Amino acid sequence: MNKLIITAALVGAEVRKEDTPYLPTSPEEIGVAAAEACEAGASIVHIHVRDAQGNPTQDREIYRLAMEEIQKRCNAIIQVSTGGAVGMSSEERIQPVSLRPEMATLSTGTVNFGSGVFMNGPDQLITFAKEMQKYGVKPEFEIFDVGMIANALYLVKKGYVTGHLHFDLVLGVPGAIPATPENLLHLVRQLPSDATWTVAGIGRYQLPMAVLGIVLGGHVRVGLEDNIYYRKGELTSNAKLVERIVRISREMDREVATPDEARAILQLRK
Ligand code: KMH
Ligand code: ZN
Repeated sequence: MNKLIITAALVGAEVRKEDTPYLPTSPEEIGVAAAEACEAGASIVHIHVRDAQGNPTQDREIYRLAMEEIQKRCNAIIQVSTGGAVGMSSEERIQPVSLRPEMATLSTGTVNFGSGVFMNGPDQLITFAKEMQKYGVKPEFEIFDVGMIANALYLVKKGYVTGHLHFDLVLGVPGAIPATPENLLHLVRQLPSDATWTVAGIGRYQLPMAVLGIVLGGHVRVGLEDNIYYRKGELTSNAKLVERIVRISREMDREVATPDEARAILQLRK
């Protein structure tokens, strides 16, 4: 089977240091967490950043610092968020793309997100996709519900996204598609046959969804953005979550991709 790409979603926008002391929030902490996750077997780090008070921000300069801290410590593919946090403007969210990271997320539809609404209107999708084209950044389509795949394929049909396609199937966000095996299979069946995909289960669904992803030939995202526990009541680090996936995958005879192998699978520039 193809090698497994593990994405470590290191920090996100919702979890706070008060929830877990393992959460990296400063650029330096994000750099250290990325190096540990990469050492453990992650080949992509998906990042958000925080301001000095620990609040989510899409500030370009803070992303620049975080990317620098990561790049001086490891060879991981850096994937910046353009989702940011619920309620942020499009202008704020798109900022890190101009830093030319290798990848950025592209959420392709509006969806309820806990008690808020994660806004991704039709014009905004096109604006974000064009910005990624302009800076040579590969989008990862973030799919929180099934209709978002059709929206992503519309962007492809219109030429706003070209080349190899990669999707992140996120299951278990309250308000979006529930994390069940049937739903994962349904999402995968909507994808073009030559696309690649990652699965991200939220909270206690992270582990079972990851195991399904390994079995089905997809790729896996774990990390504190989506889940802060190793098991019920036991807080953990990003690296420990990655290590567990590496162990399970190897037991199932599926080797784990290095960052450069992941670059080849995802057809990234470099
Ligand atoms: N924080 C969520 C509202 C992304 O990184 O692109 C959106 C999110 C998706 O985390
Ligand atoms: Zn994110």
